[in-house]
Amino acid sequence: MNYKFPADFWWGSAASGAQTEGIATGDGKGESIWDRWYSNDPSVFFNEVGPDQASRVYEMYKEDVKLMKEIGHNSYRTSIQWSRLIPEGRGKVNPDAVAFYNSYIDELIENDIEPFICLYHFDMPMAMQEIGGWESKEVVEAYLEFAKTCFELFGDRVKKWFTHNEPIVPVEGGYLYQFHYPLVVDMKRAVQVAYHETLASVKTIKAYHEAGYDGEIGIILNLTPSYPRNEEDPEDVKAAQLADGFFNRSFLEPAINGVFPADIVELITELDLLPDYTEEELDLIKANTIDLLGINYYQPRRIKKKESKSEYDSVMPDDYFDNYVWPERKMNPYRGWEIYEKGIYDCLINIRDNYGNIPCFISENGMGVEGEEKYINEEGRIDDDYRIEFVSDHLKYVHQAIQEGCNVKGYHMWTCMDNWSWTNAYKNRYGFIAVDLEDNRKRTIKKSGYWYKEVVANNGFD
Ligand code: BGP
Repeated sequence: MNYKFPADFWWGSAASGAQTEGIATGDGKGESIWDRWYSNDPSVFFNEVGPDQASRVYEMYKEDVKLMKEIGHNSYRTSIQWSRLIPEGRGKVNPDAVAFYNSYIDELIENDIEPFICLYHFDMPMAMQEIGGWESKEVVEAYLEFAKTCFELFGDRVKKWFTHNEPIVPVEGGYLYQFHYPLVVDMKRAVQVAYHETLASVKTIKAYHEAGYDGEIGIILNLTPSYPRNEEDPEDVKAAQLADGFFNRSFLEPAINGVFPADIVELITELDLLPDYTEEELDLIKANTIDLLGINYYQPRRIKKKESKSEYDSVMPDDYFDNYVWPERKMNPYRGWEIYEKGIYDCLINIRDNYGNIPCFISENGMGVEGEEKYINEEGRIDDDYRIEFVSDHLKYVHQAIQEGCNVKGYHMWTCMDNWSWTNAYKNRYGFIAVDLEDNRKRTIKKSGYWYKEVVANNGFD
């Protein structure tokens, strides 16, 4: 076998609570920012399907776990929706949510699928957003209480926890580029939010470790390796380093090394954008680093020095670099994302060389495709050869990184069942398993699901 993976490799897929569960307002669940967004204007969502329905995993999880097992999963990531467990963000715990997550977790474990649980996947309870969301220290404390509640309820069985999924996204979406609440453009507030997300993560890691649970806790970051247009041009190189600093190192360095990146701190100090912080908090950040890193990899950044005028009036990261189109780039036209398989290898080598080779795994990687119905064969199955090619091409680079000493523990594709997406709803399908919106969310395994099953059975492929 050409590509054989280490024993005990984590093979699975990833999803999130808000994108899969449905029943957004039933069974005692509180409102999240996404429920509000959808109820304000359902027409912005493709097919007008919102988080209130999604893939109805809340009702269908037993069937789903069987299908996961059928396609070989030994692990699966989802998130606990904060607004389901604690509807107002703090205070009363929802007993229906406790029953649901208990049963879901048990079902996974009984089927030999290890649950990986993320505590925050973009889904702020609306009541917490109304008091400032991640801008507020009160919300940091409320999140910590939510996290501790999860550990107390499920920590006997869940051994892999993650404080955030892609913490840069609420910063970009909410405070820079306006695709999440609160839809503002304000770099100072963006910096405060990023700082508070790290603070919340660190306090949670401390609480988990101090309580002595038998498990690991980490964070999931979307890493976008930043390649300069011209490696010989110091201005292109500097611009790429800054883009890397803003979007990758701002979370990577505190999570793993306990400090914020010096070049970014220097820049935001010059710009008078430093957040409110205390020395005690910085000590906490130093002392409470992660056990395990999840890497979401979809695409790189291609960067050149700033040549255009920024479209924003306020200070923005974009003042320091321009994106450029690499002439050789290969695209996923449906999502508008570059496909660059070697980027996954570059992320892993970076962790090996610059971050102490901390244990890590690929926590998301996948290909969203519109109109997959056109690939349905006579037996009613979607023949998604493009997805098999996408995943295997990335896995080859993961394999190479492992051969070269990277401490990679697993691979989770995004996603298992086709699921609801924040701004694309069900337009682009990512799953190993199709979900039919017209036929009671009927699940059908795609060709890639059967292919994955073989890969897992052989712990590799040719
Ligand atoms: C990641 C998110 C996921 C998921 C995925 C695909 O950034 O963690 O929640 O949505 O991207 O992106 P999209 O659904 O926007 O196409």
